[in-house]
Amino acid sequence: MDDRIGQALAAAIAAGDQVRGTTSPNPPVGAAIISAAGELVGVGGTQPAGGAHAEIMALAAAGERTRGGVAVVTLEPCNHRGRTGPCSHALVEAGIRQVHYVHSDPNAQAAGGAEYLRDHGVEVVQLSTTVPALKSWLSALRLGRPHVTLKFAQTLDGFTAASDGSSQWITGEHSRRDVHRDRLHRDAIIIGTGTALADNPSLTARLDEATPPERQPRRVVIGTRDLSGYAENLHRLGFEQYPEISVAMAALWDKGDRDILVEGGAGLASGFIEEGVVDTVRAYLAPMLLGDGRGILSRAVGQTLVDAARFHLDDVSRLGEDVLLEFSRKD
Ligand code: AOF
Ligand code: ZN
Repeated sequence: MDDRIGQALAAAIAAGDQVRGTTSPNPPVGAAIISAAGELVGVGGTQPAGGAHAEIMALAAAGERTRGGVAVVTLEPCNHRGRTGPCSHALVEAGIRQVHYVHSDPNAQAAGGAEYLRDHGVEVVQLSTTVPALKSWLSALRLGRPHVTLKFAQTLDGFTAASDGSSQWITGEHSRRDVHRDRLHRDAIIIGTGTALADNPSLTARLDEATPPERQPRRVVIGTRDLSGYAENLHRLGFEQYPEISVAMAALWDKGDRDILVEGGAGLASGFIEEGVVDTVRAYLAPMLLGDGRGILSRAVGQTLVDAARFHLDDVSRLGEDVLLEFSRKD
């Protein structure tokens, strides 16, 4: 890949990362424009649903300098008139002569942008890489349900809490900050009624203690236990309760959620594993041994190793003294 395309791609990916968590049911796309003179002249990300797509933002930022230019986009430009006009047409009208994009658009209604561009004399190149910010949305569209990430923190020997239930701060400060950053990117955060009653959590995404960001993910509790009079933090901040996982998944999909995070406890995590809908696992590993305590799951998911839920390792990162492991489901 030519250096300038590589730089524009990095800018487009960063713009998509920036709008993660604000675009559902639309994907967090990023776009960048290189002028005919070879300069990076416009970068943009998808606006909240109903607003401008990434290409439109990047074209607007580039102004007059789009003629004879190159567009680099993380998703194939749309070809439909939905709540906004087709980006494929806008690119042609702006005089773009070459478009590089990464992922094809799996949404049948919007697809066809690459073909339209080619038919209008634009050179179209599909780049062979992947865009992490689009992973959940692409998977959600393929499966027709929200993408599910199961998150937990555990000791080296696999416990989430001591036998007495004390679970606060197994992981260090870096991990905790990472959890808050991660929550900001999600459409909904989910816990079970047991955790709601036991921990009275607020489930806010905080980047620093004083100022929670304005946009917060939806707070969801799954289970049938009565929370009236309990879980005071959740009442204060507002939450939705659903009796079971399948009901919650369907309702959240209808509300436009595409990327949801399951935070516990063990009973709910077991339910999601049994339903076979955990697409990504984020496991925070703390440098600590407990010898005994509560596990990640509350019950066996099978009788033998053959029945185990299995995953691929995607990523390993160091967070202070902790390690974050990311896995995806093995189909
Ligand atoms: C793009 N660029 O930045 C995004 C795209 O309801 P609408 O009109 O906003 O269309 C939403 C669909 O457009 C969405 O499902 C997906 O297929 C595509 N998203 N396309 O060219 C963008 N966010
Ligand atoms: Zn579009």
